[in-house]
Amino acid sequence: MIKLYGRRTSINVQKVLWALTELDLEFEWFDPDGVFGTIDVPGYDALNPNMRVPTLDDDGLILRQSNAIVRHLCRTRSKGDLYPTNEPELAEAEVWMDWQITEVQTTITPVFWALVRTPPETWDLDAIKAGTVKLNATFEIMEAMIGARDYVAGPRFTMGDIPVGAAVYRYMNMDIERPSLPRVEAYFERMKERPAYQTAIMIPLA
Ligand SMILES: N[C@@H](CCC(=O)N[C@@H](CS)C(=O)NCC(=O)O)C(=O)O
Repeated sequence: MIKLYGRRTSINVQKVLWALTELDLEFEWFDPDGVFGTIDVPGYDALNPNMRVPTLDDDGLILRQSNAIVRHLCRTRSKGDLYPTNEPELAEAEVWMDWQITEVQTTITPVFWALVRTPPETWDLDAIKAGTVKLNATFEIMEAMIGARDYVAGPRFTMGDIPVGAAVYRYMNMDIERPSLPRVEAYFERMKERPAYQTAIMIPLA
């Protein structure tokens, strides 16, 4: 039996939840309603010495790092489909996954924390504004790079869309001024049609 550890409000847990749901896999979920900085699982530090979420236990194989977990699930359950086996589709999916965990995570986290995880009475508006400029620049890169594709790796949905789609939801739901991004917006609309996205990703940010 697969076991998933971590709260549903974590974007990194959400990616794994989305993959599990997309793949229609059964799993046991530990501490889905936890709050940031805590996990109500005795001995969790042995499972994940980083004390971060998510952790996945796939029948005794203990995995950390959300994107690696998404890759593992797609590779072992959906090779040739969600896990592409041809180049350049596989390479493109990998590139976009790494782009999300490095470039997007770096620019979205400061704004998310300053805005969503901070009470409005203590908002630092200058910091939010400065962070938003950098964040918007990141998604302007997505706008340019995705080109005419419907999905990040090409014309069909792959594992590469899971981290990126999760990040796009956060970006589109933060109360910030965004530039016009027609391709990213069309991509977001495409994601919203997926039942697994609705279940795993489309929940209130706070
Ligand atoms: N690179 C890790 C990052 C994991 C991470 O930073 N998780 C955050 C939540 S998104 C966390 O565990 N924060 C502390 C907590 O929630 O207790 C991954 O992709 O899984």
